[in-house]
Amino acid sequence: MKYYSFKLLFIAFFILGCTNDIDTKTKPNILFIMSDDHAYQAISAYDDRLIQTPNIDRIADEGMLFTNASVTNSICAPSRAVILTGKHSHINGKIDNIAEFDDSQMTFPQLFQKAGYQTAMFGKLHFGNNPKGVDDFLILPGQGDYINPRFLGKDKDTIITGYVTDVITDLTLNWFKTKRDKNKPFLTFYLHKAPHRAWWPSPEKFAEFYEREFPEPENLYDDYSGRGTAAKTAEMNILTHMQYMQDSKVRPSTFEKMGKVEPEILYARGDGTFFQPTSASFYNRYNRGNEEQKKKYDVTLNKISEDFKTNWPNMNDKEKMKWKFQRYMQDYLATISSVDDNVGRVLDYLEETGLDENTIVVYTSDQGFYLGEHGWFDKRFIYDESFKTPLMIRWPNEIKPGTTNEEMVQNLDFAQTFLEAAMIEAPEDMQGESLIPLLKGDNKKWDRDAVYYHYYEYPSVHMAKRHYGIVNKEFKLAHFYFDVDEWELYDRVKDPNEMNNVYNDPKYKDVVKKLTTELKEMRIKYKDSEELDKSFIYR
Ligand code: SGN
Ligand code: CA
Repeated sequence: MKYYSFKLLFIAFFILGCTNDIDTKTKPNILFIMSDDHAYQAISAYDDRLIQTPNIDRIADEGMLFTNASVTNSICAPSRAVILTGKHSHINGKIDNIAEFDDSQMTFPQLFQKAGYQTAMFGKLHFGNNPKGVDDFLILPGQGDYINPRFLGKDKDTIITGYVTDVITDLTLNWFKTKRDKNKPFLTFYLHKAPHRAWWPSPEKFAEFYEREFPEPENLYDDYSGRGTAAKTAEMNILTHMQYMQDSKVRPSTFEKMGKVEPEILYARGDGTFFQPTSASFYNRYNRGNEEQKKKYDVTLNKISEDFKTNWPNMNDKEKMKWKFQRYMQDYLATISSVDDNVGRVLDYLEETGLDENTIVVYTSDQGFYLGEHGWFDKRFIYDESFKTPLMIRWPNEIKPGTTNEEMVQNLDFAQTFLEAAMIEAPEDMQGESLIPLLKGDNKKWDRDAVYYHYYEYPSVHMAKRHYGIVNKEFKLAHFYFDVDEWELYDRVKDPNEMNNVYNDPKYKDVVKKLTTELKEMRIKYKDSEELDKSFIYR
């Protein structure tokens, strides 16, 4: 007996000893960079028609660019829950932005912390509850603010003067410079609020991008005729649903003098009540600035209002759409330009300190976004621009620089990928696949050819109907349920803009049959079901 307890004690000490003495040379560091609502169309590594993002592109140039990366549920907080737990929304329970995240469940940073990693998180998490598994954090409460943002910390809250993208970067760099434990590998979350709506660029970028004009997508004037009810009833059309004050930044005073010109659109809160965005949402943002900051913003705000006053009364709907689209792109892309500059600062720091050699750098977004495709802004749908998300990973000596990968990968896979890279065992019930074989160029070891999607938040802001579906490289099959019962099939090769639902086209009879079966099997595999669908009611 005695011998056995001694032996157990010895083994325990040995294990503890190993974890304390974690090998910083073999265990890679991980820097996870995520922005909020960053469309891949707005990253020049994917598409350089709208903006140049030389710093974000560095990650792809020196690593791997994924062209078919997607999310399982295209909405902010649910995407983050999927990333942290490695489980679909119906399993982790965070089906929409309102549902509470049950933080008693295992998230991958907790496993890293236990395994001896130093962990930290800065920026937007979006959960009400504080992050678990991170030694240090400063996170924005909920959506956070662009100007002089408040942060929730471990010990106390703090308001920091400045522009949110710069501030989050300063916090991250400061942590690297003053808090990093050189005897431990790190897992650091660097999470931007930008380019989330309501877009509020830094004053300098605001002025710079206001002077630019951007190309329109070919389906900006989409009339949704080839689609079902969901596309027709969604409230995310730039002409009809974007707000002149809140989004386009026409000053409320200008606006009021001209009479009621705002599109009459009520936003559903999700609890059965509705609201009309008002001048309050403009002032909430503008008034966060101090006098000096406001003065800088005034220069461009005055130009916008002048232009609106002079030209808006004579515009037809097509011209209004054009005007709103340009204002949208100017602001959205201006916020991205700041993200790109700041990502450059962090990459430079890693290079200067030599940390880059053993650090996996990931750049992604919590989902994609419509930049005028289908006439839309926002996300939520399984249609490509919101379903797909940017993903690029740099890992020296493991990933061949400048490679492109077209496999169907998802945010669901991140947790298992990072755990495998760090040689930490992943819990059996995680539902993704580690991307390590793909990163190492061993594509033969990858046998997933389709992914599962399920969106819930309805009725709510933007009114995107509930749906689930299956997507492979050639086709996309979606079932809109709840208050309708409609199926849609898209031929991703022949109709990349997804303008024609071919579900009822006899030519696609076999494809429908095959994909319907695969979707059923997939729902069983991931433990999703009609019973669960019914149990999730959006409040
Ligand atoms: C806010 C935005 C919406 C956005 C949701 C969810 N409206 O309600 O446009 O879809 O957040 O975004 S705004 O009037 O506040 O700009 S998410 O990224 O948090 O899911
Ligand atoms: Ca988001």
